[in-house]
Amino acid sequence: MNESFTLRGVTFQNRVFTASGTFGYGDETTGLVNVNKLGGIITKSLSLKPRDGNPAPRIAETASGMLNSIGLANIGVQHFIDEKLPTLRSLSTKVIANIAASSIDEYCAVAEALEPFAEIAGYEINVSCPNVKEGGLNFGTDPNQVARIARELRRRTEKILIVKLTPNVTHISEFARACEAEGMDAVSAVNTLIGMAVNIHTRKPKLSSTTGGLSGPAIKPVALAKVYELTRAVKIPVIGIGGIATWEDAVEFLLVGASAVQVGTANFISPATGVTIAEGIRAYCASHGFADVDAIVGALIAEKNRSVIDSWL
Ligand code: RRO
Repeated sequence: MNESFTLRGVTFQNRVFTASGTFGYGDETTGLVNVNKLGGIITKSLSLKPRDGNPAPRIAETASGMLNSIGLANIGVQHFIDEKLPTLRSLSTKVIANIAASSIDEYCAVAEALEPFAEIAGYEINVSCPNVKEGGLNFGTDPNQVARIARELRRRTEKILIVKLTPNVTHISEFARACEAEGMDAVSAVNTLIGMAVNIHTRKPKLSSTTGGLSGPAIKPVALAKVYELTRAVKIPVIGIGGIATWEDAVEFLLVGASAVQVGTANFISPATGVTIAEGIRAYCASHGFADVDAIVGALIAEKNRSVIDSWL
């Protein structure tokens, strides 16, 4: 069974990645799960300087999901290089560094700091954090800004560049087209949906930042429709994310055309979810007589009554 997937000459052993922000920096779960069975690990977003993030409470449980307003808390790129990279060096799975910033210069500076390290296979550019005022969605909801960030990064690195898109826009395909035009290797979709929850007894929002990012099974149908739109709009690979908790969920994303998937919120239930999902995809392909997982990518049987999304493209 061939499960591998290649991006810009880098081959990932399978198509299941852990999503940014749900698997630390890749070094915390090494005793809990055999991370070498994953296609890859995507780190928590790294900014140039360390950040404390938003005040608590910054997590709230919702029906079939959760809200977060972490606010880009992270150790900063230099601390990551000094303290985390040595552990990651010993892993055979590939590591993608997720980068977040509040200016184009900062995106470039974080990437440049990581450039010398061969253990970083590439970068996932976060233009879609819903929880910081500067950067994040200010970039990710403007296709011209996304194009500028992509252009500047492409000039600075030959490594893999993936742009992580927000679902908090009307036509996500516009953003993917901008990424494709600027030489991005893939897009990943979706980051969290802006959401809110209220404590009716205190009459206050459940999150200190009022709104946060909704993730988990609650968002899977929305994510799947966004991925469907993207795979019809661009030729570059689309990596599907959003509420994937089982191998069946992952197969749905592959069928609508995702070349790979990321597992996020489900890691908080079990950090081994990604490994279990990779095994399930393999067993599904074997039981249907497919020798390569690629055979199910985009293998959705189209309906005659096309989706409203098709009329946008
Ligand atoms: O740190 C966060 O609050 C956060 C980030 Br950077 C992101 O990209 N998505 C999200 O839901 N939360």
